[in-house]
Amino acid sequence: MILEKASYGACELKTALITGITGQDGSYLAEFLLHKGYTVHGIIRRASTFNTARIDHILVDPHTEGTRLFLHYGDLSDSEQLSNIIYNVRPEEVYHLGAQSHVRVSFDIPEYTGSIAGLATTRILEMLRRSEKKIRFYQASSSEMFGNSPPPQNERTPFQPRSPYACAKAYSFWMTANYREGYGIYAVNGILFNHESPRRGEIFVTRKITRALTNILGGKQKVLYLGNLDARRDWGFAVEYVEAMWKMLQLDRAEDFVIGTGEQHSVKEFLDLAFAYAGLNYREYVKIDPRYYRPTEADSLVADTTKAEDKLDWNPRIKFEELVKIMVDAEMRDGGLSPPGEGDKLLASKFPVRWWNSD
Ligand code: NAP
Ligand code: G4F
Repeated sequence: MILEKASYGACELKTALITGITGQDGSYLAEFLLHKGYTVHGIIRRASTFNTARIDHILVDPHTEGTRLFLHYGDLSDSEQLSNIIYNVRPEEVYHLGAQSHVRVSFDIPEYTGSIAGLATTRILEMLRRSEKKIRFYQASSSEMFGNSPPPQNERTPFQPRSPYACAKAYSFWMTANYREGYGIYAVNGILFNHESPRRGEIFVTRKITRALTNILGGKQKVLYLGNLDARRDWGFAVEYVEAMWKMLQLDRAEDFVIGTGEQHSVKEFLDLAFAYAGLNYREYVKIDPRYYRPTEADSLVADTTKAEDKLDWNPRIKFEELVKIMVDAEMRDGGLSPPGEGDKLLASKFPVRWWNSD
């Protein structure tokens, strides 16, 4: 579905390029930018199966008049093709969201993670440096970079990365800052804390829990195997985080921002709340499998978002308890079950204008 021009609002029409458009954030960002009146180009990988499930509802035949969403095959390891795409698309803004984004998996494939979550950023920045056109750049930096640094974490907190993924992201962070300072490129790091949604990948812990819960209710699963239940995270709603990304590229001066809810909860709390909301006790279903432990872990993350509140006027409307209810409602509906419905009501009341497709 493409929104009618009348609903563009007062935004000037721009072109954006999104790497990782098929991911959780890329899909929401594409919808948000289309809603704002942008023409959106996205880079997708060739796969033997369809990998566009999260954006199928906004895809239209490129021959259709008025189409504003276009996809291009490319891989973040392939500088030549990245260069071709940027040269041909000539975007005003690049949102670099593509990455091998799973922390546990990064211990299994550290070199690949370094190339795709790290070096790929340099591949893109080099093209922007050589471009005659001024192109603004958003780097998807991560709270994982803080690792062992004591909470709360803000823009001045030193990085102590605890995984190959976090190391790769820290490299990307500094390359982005260096290209900003050295070459005058408008390049920003959004240091985002965990953000979730019904579109979250199924092997991240929140989605793994809501899916298992639905399977258990439907009689399809008996046990949920998890790793470290004591890790503490700052979990927010992805929809609100892509708005923050866009805001970061609209300022007069490029700066880095921490984005989170300022609330911290453990994996155990997520489990407890999700299962209780659906009328179950998680203790009857959860077992620990050490395979899901990480060799090193970021134990305690929580954002201090004072700067984002002041300079971006960004404040999250959805906090932990609401997020859990939104995710469980969506998951149960998707699984053919009738959800308690509190999450659906929250969405309706907190987002009178809903620019994204309900999941
Ligand atoms: P995601 O759902 O895992 O999406 C990652 C995207 O990157 C997908 O579109 C994926 O394509 C693409 N990709 C992976 N490897 C690629 C390659 N070699 N070439 C081209 N594309 C490739 O991640 P997300 O949750 O949306 O996160 C978006 C970005 O923010 C990531 O960089 C992540 O590291 C970062 N981040 C996320 C969070 C969070 O809590 N979600 C917090 C901080 C930072 P396929 O669909 O084909 O796999
Ligand atoms: O859901 P997770 O895999 O997310 P994690 O590692 O915090 O990373 C996510 O957020 C980062 C931002 O801080 C992003 F940069 C990154 O791309 C990704 O989106 O794990 C959350 C916590 C961890 O402490 C993990 O050890 O849950 C714990 N956990 C316990 N059992 C588990 C499991 N995580 C997963 N994925 N699977 C488990 O069975």
